[in-house]
Amino acid sequence: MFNDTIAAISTAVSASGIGIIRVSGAQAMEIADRVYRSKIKDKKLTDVPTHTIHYGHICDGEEIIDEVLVMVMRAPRTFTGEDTVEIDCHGGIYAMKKVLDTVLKQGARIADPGEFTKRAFFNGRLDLSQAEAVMDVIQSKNRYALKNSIQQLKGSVKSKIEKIRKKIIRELARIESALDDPEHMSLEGYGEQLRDVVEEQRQEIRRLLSTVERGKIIQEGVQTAILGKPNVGKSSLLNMLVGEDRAIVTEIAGTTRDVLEEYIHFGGASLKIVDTAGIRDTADRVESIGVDKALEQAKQADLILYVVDSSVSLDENDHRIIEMIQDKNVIVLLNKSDLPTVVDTDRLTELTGKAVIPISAREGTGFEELESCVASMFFQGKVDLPEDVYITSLRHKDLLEGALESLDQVIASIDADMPEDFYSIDLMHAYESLGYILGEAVDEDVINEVFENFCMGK
Ligand SMILES: Nc1nc2c(ncn2[C@@H]2O[C@H](COP(=O)(O)OP(=O)(O)OP(=O)(O)O)[C@@H](O)[C@H]2O)c(=O)[nH]1
Ligand SMILES: [Mg+2]
Repeated sequence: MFNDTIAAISTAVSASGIGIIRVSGAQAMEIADRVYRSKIKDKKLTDVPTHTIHYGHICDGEEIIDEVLVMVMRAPRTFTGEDTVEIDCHGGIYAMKKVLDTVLKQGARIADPGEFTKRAFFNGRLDLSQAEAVMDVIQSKNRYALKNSIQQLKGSVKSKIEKIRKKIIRELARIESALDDPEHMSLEGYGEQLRDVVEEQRQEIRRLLSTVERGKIIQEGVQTAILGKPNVGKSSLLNMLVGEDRAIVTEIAGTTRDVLEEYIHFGGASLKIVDTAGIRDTADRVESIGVDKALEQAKQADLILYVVDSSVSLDENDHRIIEMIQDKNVIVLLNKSDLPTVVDTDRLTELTGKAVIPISAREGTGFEELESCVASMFFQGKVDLPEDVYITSLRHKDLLEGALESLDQVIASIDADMPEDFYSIDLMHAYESLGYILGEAVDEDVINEVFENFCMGK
């Protein structure tokens, strides 16, 4: 399908022990032979057995570029499904670039981001859901995300979807053949049988859709914003959670002006946590930009940690925040509980209608309670993964919803006693929607969009 041979640096472009240049395509071995020199006279990579490793040098004409190991893998048992050569060279940025340049000079084309995986998809090595999982594996930030991505790469989404589609296609076939041959096949009472099958598949799709929210959290971490008026101890809280002095802390109100972002593992989950500027009306231009950013973060957050200074009375800034966070997942942290209190827990619980936990960011107290509160909010107390598949892609979610709608329509048609060919139309739609998840008959734009987000060399 592809007639050119592509190459790219597949490891990180930073100084490291080794770097890998991947070359894939029909000319991979020939091109490699033009740059590879073995100690054994006349040794040709085109002649060596597949899946073998060879020591030698990469040369640009007479000039020796690097000492390397070359892996030769012939189609179809390769990642891309094409002839592939991987050159293990020294991991210096200059060395890797020079080896790549030499390979390009001999006829390979530089690969687009994700192009190796794209070829794997077009060559039938992966379906689209698995190709998407490749990227998720690379980007996994915690072990749950990694576990789920690996499952998807192994085809967990694919096999669920295929199962549902198989049931649907069987019914489609049955309707078609009965309509073609009414003398031998009757559809008498068929509506009720179909209802059972469709119900079952709707359940299955709903179950997959019910994993979306948790899937997002597994994949990306709980998007958490620390919010509160100035000087209540937001940055102190961030530092405590991160375990180092990440943010500047001073007794001056309005210290933090920018949004600071950190990942932490907490309550078994990973939290992507942001410290923000204290919310107040301010004439300071820089600070007021910070306040706007804080409000923006609050909007996007899955979880807001609203910090209150227990040693000073609530003011209009607190009331403004409380109003704003009504409909959000919020844990209220009554900070500075080491000082004499002015604001008490009951009062704050009543005002906010949220869980209130007294803490001291200075002394480090109250954090166990915070941790179990987070765990129960997002993981019902347990952090293992009870489902074998979590839907983590928005694209999959939309298509599952589309399929569900079509199946709803089938049920409506049965209820309304419509003719059987009405069932077929919506069954077909559901079947197609599910097929798009696997990359069947999707148009090129969708495929390009999927691969656009890949990194170089993958
Ligand atoms: N006693 C006591 N003081 C605290 C505690 N947490 C923070 N502080 C102090 O409160 C002051 C403000 O702390 P910060 O963490 O900078 O507060 P902030 O909410 O980030 O402030 P802005 O960035 O200005 O909005 C500092 O002097 C901290 O040392 C606490 O638990 N107990
Ligand atoms: Mg701060």
